[in-house]
Amino acid sequence: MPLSMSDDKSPGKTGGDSGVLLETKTKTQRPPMYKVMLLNDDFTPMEFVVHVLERFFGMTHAQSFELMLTVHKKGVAVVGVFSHEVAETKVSQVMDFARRHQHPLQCTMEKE
Ligand code: TYC
Repeated sequence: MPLSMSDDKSPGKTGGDSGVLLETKTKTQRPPMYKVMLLNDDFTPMEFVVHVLERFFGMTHAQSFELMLTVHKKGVAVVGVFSHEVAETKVSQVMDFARRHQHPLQCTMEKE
């Protein structure tokens, strides 16, 4: 806790009694964000990918279908950007769900 106003290193406060004005920038730290990506393959059914996007990424059927087609045509697409913890959870959920259904669908994450 500051003992007096002059201990508080926030902008606009005076530095002691010297008469010199000191300003300290307060930097707000944003947490690093992670892109979650879906990779194309030749075997996972299109409807399965659409279902994954609806189920784990809260997309509408139309949004899911469009993004699935983007991955199918381009090979990869970002499906969302999340905190590290949420991104890891999404990747695990997709990978577990694909494995349980014996599809080779791959989902990865990468720092933005
Ligand atoms: N290429 C797959 C097919 O033709 C469909 C597919 C789309 C698979 C997106 C994976 O991430 C994927 N059945």
